[in-house]
Amino acid sequence: MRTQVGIVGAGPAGLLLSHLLHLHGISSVVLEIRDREYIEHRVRAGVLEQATVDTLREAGLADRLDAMGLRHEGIELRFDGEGHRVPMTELTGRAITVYGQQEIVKDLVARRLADGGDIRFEVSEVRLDGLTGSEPKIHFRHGGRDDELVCDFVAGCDGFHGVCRDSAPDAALNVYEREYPFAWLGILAEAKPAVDELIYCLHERGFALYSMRSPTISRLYLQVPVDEDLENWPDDRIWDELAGRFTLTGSDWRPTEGPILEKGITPMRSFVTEPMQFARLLLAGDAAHIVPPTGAKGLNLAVNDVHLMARALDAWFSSGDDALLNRYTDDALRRVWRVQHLSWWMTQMLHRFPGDDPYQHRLQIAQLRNVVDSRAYATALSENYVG
Ligand code: RFL
Ligand code: PHB
Repeated sequence: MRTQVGIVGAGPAGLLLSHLLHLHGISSVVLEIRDREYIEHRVRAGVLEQATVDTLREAGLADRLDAMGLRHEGIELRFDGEGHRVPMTELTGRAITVYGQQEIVKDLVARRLADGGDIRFEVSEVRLDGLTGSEPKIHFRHGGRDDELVCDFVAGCDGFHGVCRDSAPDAALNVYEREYPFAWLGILAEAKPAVDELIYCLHERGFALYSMRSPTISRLYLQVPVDEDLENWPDDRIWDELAGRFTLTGSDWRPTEGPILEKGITPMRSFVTEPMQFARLLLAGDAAHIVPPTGAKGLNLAVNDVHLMARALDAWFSSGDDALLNRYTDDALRRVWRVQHLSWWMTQMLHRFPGDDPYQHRLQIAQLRNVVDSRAYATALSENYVG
């Protein structure tokens, strides 16, 4: 088999890249280890920056997003039993859209298949070869037999646990990394959200986040210890803990409860690979970098990466111009590090760290108060959050 760009991974990065390349007349094949059902139902991100929505719209992918996405013009920061709205659109002129990552994946798969795109689900034993030559190969198994994809470039879009990043020699890539000593327990519940906008909450017992997917589905998160076991969290305990952390002084307000459809624990980590390319291998999305979900940025970064990568590959294939390709890492990393900082900053401001004393908690409250009281701080947060 031969194609121009061999794409490993059918997450948002790989699928969107395949579609953008198709719009430029460049062929690609997408190899995915999971089946279609699995990737279309994996519950993950939900907050899209304005630029992400713009990219999807320009690429003709926003019909369902425009019909079902929820436009939000602010967020609430809740601490010390009080809520404070940050009016992001008033401060920046831009907004975020709440639309589930799995819906984007469904839209992308449907569109690629309708356009005759080639996505191979349930491949295994993916291995890259010949990256320093002009015809790199991807070896894999599919449908019970060994196969090989010969291409001009390999796009490593296979997420944090993929194989592409490790196919470059160790000496070629530098890694910057931080692990946080806590995790998020996330639930998806059939419950009408009790709020119109997201709430990021700091409580003495830890962080909590109120989000949503639709007018009838809520998405909520709780900070839990890093090695926490889901078995310790029966549904009643989750709702009690959420109600306790979201407490508003002098009010009996609490999240609306409903059947829990999905539950999971996500570790919190920051990770950056530099450069994001090696010879004929280009990395994008979680394969190249991870942020803790506090800034809601991972999916948005993946979209930014493939937008830059598609443009660079188009210049190379159409005129042999490699200037954008050579600059891909520098162009992508500028945004990656801005987002690394925002995600770290929000994480340290909104979580309890093991060993924190009451003094540390008061410092966090002082920092939050500064953000909500100062138009300059609120604008800086908003600019970064809406992207
Ligand atoms: P993905 O989505 O992980 O896709 C990688 C794909 O590659 C496949 N794969 C392989 N395929 C072939 N061969 C192999 N050897 C392979 N190894 C893996 C995988 O099966 C998968 O299909 O990476 P991608 O495309 O880079 O997209 C990144 C985003 O998924 C991620 O950054 C976000 O979900 C992060 N994130 C959030 N991002 C936001 O922008 N806004 C949010 O609100 C937000 N909330 C979140 C999040 C991530 C979370 N979790 C669970 C990590 C909330 C949570 C809880
Ligand atoms: C979500 O809706 O899943 C979500 C929202 C905001 C975040 C992270 C996740 O910061």
